[in-house]
Amino acid sequence: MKKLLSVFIFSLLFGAYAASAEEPNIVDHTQLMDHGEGHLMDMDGGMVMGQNKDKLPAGCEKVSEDVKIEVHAGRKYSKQFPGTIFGFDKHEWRVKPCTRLTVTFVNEDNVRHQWMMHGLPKFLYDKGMFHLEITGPAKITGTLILPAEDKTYLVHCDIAQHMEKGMKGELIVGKGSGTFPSIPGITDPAIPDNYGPSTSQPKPVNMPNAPVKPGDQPPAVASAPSIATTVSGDSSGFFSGTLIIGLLFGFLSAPFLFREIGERCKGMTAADALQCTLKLLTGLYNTLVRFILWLVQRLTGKDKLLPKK
Ligand SMILES: [Cu+2]
Repeated sequence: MKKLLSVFIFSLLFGAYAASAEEPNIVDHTQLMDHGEGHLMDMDGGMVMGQNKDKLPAGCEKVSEDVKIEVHAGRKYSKQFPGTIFGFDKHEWRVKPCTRLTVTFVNEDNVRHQWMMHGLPKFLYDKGMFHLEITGPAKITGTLILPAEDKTYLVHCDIAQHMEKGMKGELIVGKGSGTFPSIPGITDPAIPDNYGPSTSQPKPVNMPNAPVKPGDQPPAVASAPSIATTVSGDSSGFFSGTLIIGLLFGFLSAPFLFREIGERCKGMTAADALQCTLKLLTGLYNTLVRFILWLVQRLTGKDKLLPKK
């Protein structure tokens, strides 16, 4: 009986420890100093930028509705999206134009995270942004009134690599203005992983500042090497392509070459015939090199490759 009781107490204590290790103790930052222009801060790393509870954006006659959301941020939310390290618990939010949106941002990690959006009208939001920031585990709350226009806003954490590693989403106001690429679980990646036997490296694609509108062509990721890159040797396909062209050229021109040598060096001694052949081949080689350089110049627009006369 004693043994059973000690096992029970041990399990209880261990369970409580495991639960406390998983659930971080979230500190709520409510005592913020108002620095004006909707900029609030405290001394423990809490910050709200672009706070606006009552000023209506142009085009809004009144607040259309009051919406409260709670956004959780942390590494644990990245687990379901391979290739990411950080994440929000949701990656897309939809609200009506002129909504008064109150966001409670809960950072469950032991590092700094942000819920930051750009592209707001600057006459109302200094710096054109609304931004919640907290060093965790902690939470902070801020409010803004969204403009009247249909628009998609990128929401992200701006700490180095956090957005690139998954901590981003989109806030769609009204019908929105398209979508952003690489939003975990929402949109396709801007640069898809490629595990195929490709020989050329995909070109990096810049994150567009504006959302991709429906019907827009997706950004080109990898393309076949152009003639210019093949000729200038940037691509690993250079040797195989050039080799094939060279062999083809050799096979086609060999009969004419032998006939020309035979006619020009006819009746010479062996030594003279050899000299004559070498002279002809050298002449042909020089002509060929000049032709290829001219061709490269025409294809790449670089005239420095041509030797000065
Ligand atoms: Cu972050």
